[in-house]
Amino acid sequence: MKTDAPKVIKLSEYKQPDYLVETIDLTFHLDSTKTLVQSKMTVSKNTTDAAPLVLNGEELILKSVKINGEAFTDYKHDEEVHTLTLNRVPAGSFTLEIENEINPEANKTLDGLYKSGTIFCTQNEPEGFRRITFYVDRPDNMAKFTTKIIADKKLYPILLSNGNPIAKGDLDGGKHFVTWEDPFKKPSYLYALVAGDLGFIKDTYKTTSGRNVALEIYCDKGNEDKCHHAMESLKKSMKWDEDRFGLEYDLDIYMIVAVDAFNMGAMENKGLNIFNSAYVLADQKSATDGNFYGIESVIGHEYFHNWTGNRITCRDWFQLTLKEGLTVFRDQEFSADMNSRSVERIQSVLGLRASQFAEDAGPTSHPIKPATYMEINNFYTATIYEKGAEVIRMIQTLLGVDGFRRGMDKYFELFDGQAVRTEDFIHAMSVANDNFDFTQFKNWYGQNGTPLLKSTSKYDEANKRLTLTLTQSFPANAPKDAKPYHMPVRVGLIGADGKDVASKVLELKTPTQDFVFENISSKPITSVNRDFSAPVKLTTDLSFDDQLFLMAHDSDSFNRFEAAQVVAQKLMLDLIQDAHAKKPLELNAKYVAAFGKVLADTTIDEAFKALSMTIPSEGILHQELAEIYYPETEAVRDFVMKTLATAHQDILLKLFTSIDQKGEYKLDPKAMGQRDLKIKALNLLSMVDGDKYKTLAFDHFKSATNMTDEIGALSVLINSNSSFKAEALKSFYTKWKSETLVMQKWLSVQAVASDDSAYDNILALEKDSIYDRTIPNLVRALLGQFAANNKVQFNHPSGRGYKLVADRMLELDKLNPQVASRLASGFKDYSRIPKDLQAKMKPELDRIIKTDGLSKNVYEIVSKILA
Ligand code: 0A1
Ligand code: ZN
Repeated sequence: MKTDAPKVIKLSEYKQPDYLVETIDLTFHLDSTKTLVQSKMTVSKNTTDAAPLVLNGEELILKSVKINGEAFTDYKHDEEVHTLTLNRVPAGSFTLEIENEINPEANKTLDGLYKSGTIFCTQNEPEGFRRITFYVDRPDNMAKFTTKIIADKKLYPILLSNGNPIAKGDLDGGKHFVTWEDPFKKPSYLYALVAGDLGFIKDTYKTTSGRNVALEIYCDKGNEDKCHHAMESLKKSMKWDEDRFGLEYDLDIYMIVAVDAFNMGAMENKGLNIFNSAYVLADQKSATDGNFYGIESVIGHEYFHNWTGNRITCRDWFQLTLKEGLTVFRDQEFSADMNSRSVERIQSVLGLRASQFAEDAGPTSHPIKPATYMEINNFYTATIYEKGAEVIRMIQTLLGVDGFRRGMDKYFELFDGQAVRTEDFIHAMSVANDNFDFTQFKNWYGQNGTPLLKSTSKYDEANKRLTLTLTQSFPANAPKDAKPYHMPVRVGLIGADGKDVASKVLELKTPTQDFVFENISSKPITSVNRDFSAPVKLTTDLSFDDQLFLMAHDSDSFNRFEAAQVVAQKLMLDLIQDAHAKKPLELNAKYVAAFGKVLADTTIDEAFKALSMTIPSEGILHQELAEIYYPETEAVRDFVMKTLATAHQDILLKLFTSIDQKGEYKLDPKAMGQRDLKIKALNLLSMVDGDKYKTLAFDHFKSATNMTDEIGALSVLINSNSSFKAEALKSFYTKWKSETLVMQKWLSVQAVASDDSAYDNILALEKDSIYDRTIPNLVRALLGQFAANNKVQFNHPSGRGYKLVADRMLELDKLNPQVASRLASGFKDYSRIPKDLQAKMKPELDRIIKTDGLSKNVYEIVSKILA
């Protein structure tokens, strides 16, 4: 931690490592407070520069250094800059032995080796390994690892690391050991170790080529029954990657460990994934459909990394999207194949817009391949992940599914076992596809800001010709010298009967381009950017009635969904200005009627209907406002929901009651869609005046037999500020207080409650025995949700929301800078909030940035907000 501005790391200054570690044998003498780490490495020179050997090392107590078996003393351990510099090391290859001590229990950063409850575990991406031992801790140093773990046999009967177990045995003093060997070279960020008295479930998977792989999922004892969905998801992932990409698993054993204390979702360590327990544990009673869906997707994501990330890794951290964008794309495709493709696409675009579009328009906007960073942990972002996945998806759209597959095959053929750059991926895609020209496409990697796309059309009746004009431009925060994008724009032309008369992927390359469609017998309606083929903000010349037509007829389910969003968004933005001007609010009657038509449409499935009933979120609306009016946005959203619900009570009630949930609990897309539709209907109904539907919600809550219904109804009771709220919250707490994952949901629904009591509730909840600020999930559930998703209360005119979050950020920064820095996201609206709120927010941001010993994580984000 530092007070002066941290150093900026630049991609342009990349230099190969001067030395490479080729093999490393680690021995751990595990102890909660004094773990001894012995490391024996073979090291060799990698460049011709006359440079000392500089190893990374953080919070390590150095015990001894030996070179080629002899004590070595010509070194400098600089604990300020976290390096160990060895001077005058031998010229050729040599062995380097280092002993150091660490204190896992005191490590609350959850980076390196730490304890989650009684379990020892590790997190080494991106730079955690240097908190375990001194090392060339960068992804372009790939080495073979072996690990001997020595620990008390009673306390830690299970000892795990990467690769295959090759030896084990008992030792004196109640200890035992297990030795693991990973045959694959890997960077240190993929290294993992786990030790504990764990419960587990086992299974096997037979690969297409006939190899048997042992599958093991570990968890706290007592949770074994909650691991089955994760196991099924793992087997589906393994099969899918074989079928879709011809990729088989490459070790004899695949292990997953669930821990409660984890900074992110999960981690793809070779052969030994470590997961946030929220992405492993689930059963009908305690997990929602969203949780089940999320588990399948994250299990898939980490599994798919075995090829895209582990077999081929990143040369440096500027290349992060190489593995993350590609792997998110792969997990989205997996989810689409396992569930409903259209629902998956709509959900992922909604997610992209809510988080990535907001990020890309704000103070921390960055390209998917950034050129600089202060703290790499701040770059595990929606941009690197989600926009990165969109860029990969565009490559597939340009090349076609088969061409993309050929490119993937070529990528593995050329780069397996290497640490490479995004350019290498593009190169493989190109050579496998007749040298497809990606020169201009590469602009997607280096330019920030969401591109704007405008579509207009002209119909020439005499010549039966439709000319579509596409114009691209850049948002205000794009680079001054931004160059036009090469974007695939999927377009459909729809005839008066609702049928497609043309459908095509257009390639837009210049700022403005005309595309001519011949033989179009009558004026069609244009459906542009179908399936969200390019990640842009689209405006069109379509009228309100045209949009209603698309809502009813578009054969592209994404654009059918989108049309309703476009209509609602336009109306709501106008209403927000009305609310701000204190004018009475009135909702367009045509829209109310069209919404009713969707509710009554029996040709669409429940999941799609539930999605179509979702009106634009506050966050989406805020993105379109030059000055953000929080209370007005919320009031308009409430007004629109109440108006729609009041007008369509009968059909909503029918939707709610006609779906019978008495049968067996199922997790297929149909059953999940039905539960979602019921809750969406209930949520709208609860906005209607009077107690009738709130009573219905309370009944739904009490009779719930699964968590989707139970927490869904609880959330409805809270959002509608119903008189049953307190009783429901209390009974939920009594029932679930021993299950931390469920308590996280209970905290979240209260943290986002928009009435004035949210602030006092948060202070009280922090004192509850279920809360623990060293567990990131709990902090995120309470303070993270408050800062990010309770805009009205976070931006309370008194400034108390700002002060609370700033206080907690500073407290947490001393424990866990990664968690602290993510809480800062609530402040990112700073430049667009009204002056009186700015006057309250600014002193808090100043107070944070001036704090002595502030982490570079928080410094980087807050300094960008203030810039
Ligand atoms: N590679 C992981 C994400 C991850 C990143 C950092 C972590 O700790 C600081 C943990 C996980 C993934 O994409 O799933
Ligand atoms: Zn990932």
